[in-house]
Amino acid sequence: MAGRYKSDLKWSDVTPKADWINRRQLMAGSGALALGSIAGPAVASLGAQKTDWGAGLEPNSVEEITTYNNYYEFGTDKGDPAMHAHALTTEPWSIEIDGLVDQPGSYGLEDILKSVTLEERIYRLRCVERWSMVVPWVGFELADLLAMAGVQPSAQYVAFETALRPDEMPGVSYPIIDWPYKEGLRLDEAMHPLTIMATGLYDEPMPNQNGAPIRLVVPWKYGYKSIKSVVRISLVEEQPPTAWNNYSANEYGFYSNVNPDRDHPRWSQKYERRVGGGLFAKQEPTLFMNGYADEVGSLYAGMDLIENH
Ligand SMILES: Nc1nc2c(c(=O)[nH]1)N[C@H]1C(S)=C(S)[C@@H](COP(=O)(O)O)O[C@H]1N2
Ligand SMILES: [Mo]
Repeated sequence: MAGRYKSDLKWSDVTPKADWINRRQLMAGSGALALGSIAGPAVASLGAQKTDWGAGLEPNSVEEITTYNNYYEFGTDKGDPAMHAHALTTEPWSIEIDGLVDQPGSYGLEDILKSVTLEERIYRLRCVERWSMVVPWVGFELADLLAMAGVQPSAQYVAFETALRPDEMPGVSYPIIDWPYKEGLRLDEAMHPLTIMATGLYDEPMPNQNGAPIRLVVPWKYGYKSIKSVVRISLVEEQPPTAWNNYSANEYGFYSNVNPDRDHPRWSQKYERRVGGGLFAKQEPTLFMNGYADEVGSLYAGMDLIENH
């Protein structure tokens, strides 16, 4: 961990409780399902451990994080997931872990949560569309989950799949991508301590629109790598097919590391705009690897990152 991201400060420590409560009442009053399936103000916090990640980053508000979303299974407008994702049944939930593992099988989320420590990780999120946010995730390292399943030496990549529930997901009746949504990482990327499975944000259970009950978060890659509502994790030998790469390989590479020097074919990636800054928010320079190059740069030593975009 580079010193840049170290802090003892947890965002909820610096957010006045009254503000927090007011926000929640506001959301309840407006009928917004900003916190997913959780009804009313009596929600137990997750009690996530403070961590060193995210010093100097000011998180976006819970309203911004839960009303400006990409979750195409619920529609392609930024407001669609907040409107429709409440229909997703998130309990019970299990993840099928298969492929090159010693203990393949169905892992109940409840059981997984008994053997991991939830931490708060304040990370930058950079969408390929050029907007960005800072999110105080709650989660645990993907490496811990993979260790439970026992990764075999021949495994080289990790493939992920989102739930496919036509009855609950109005967006999947449109053949935008080849459902279910799929993503993938090289094994060393998956095992990196920055890579987490997130089960909440702002110390509350994950809102449905953000990928409840459990989603991947890979902060140095474009947001679409951070696949939501994961139901399958497969350890494989070959680079797995991924949703957006299948859609258009030239636009969406397998690696998709945030890179100001590799433009999207239809727009420059040199700048980004922070969500919540208003209509006239000034553009900020895109950070190589989204600001995490000190941590993850060595994973790509000797690789041409334009070729392998
Ligand atoms: N299953 C699924 N996962 C997904 C998406 C999606 O449409 N479906 N959108 C991705 C994109 S493009 C981004 S930018 C992030 C957005 O996460 P957020 O809505 O929590 O900010 O989720 C990613 N994960
Ligand atoms: Mo995105």
